[in-house]
Amino acid sequence: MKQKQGFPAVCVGLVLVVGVVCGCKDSRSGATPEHAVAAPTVDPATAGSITVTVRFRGTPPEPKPVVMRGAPQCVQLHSEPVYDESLAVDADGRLLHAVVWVDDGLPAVWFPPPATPTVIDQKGCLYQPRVAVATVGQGVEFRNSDPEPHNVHTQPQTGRGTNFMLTRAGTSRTVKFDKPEVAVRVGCDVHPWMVAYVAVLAHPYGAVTRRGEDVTLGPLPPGRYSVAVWHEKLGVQKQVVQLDPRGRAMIEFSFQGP
Ligand SMILES: [Cu+2]
Repeated sequence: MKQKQGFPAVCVGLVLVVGVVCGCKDSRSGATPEHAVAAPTVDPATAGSITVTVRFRGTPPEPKPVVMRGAPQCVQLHSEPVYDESLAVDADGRLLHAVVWVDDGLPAVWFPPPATPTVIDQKGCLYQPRVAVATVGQGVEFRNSDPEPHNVHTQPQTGRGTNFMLTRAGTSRTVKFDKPEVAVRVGCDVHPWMVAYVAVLAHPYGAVTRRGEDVTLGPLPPGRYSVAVWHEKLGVQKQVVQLDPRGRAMIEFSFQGP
């Protein structure tokens, strides 16, 4: 299951080094602590995980072709038709490009951002992937793999966005987000159909639903967690789940189609 995205290994490493924060806000704030001391660890003897299935309820929408109006150079980059992925469902009825994350219940500690960036490519005049997860302070590397110039215009609801051009294939720029937000909209002003979203989390317990896969969050210490799912067209849902020691919780969300 690729969607685990390395968290089982990564999280243990991260949590081992996080500090208990003196007077910090909770983990949702993303605040960097002024003082960090030795942290509680995720005890592998009791750690568990939460597997999340996100379903689409209703008749899956008819795929709509992306119209690359006024940009024959973008059309030429595709030998097959390209379909809009803003509301996409896989063959098993899973809703794609939804962000799943632990919304509440984590200890009030600062999670150091991963050293490796999240990558969003601009390829075929599309953002790939369309939806990505990053943590506060983690690099988000935007690349251009097209012979066509693109710009990257981030529009966070709080704080300042960025807007820059990537004029040639092989160019890239890395940005960082300093506040959690699910999700920051990104667009290319040259090609208005190009839209992406970056879900900025204060911790590493989040992932995006992909074709044929459920999302597994963990390893997590036993506890009571709120798990949230966001989709760009269908909104947000939350569920509370009790995770027992060594528990393997399975929960399902169901989003009604428009
Ligand atoms: Cu573009």
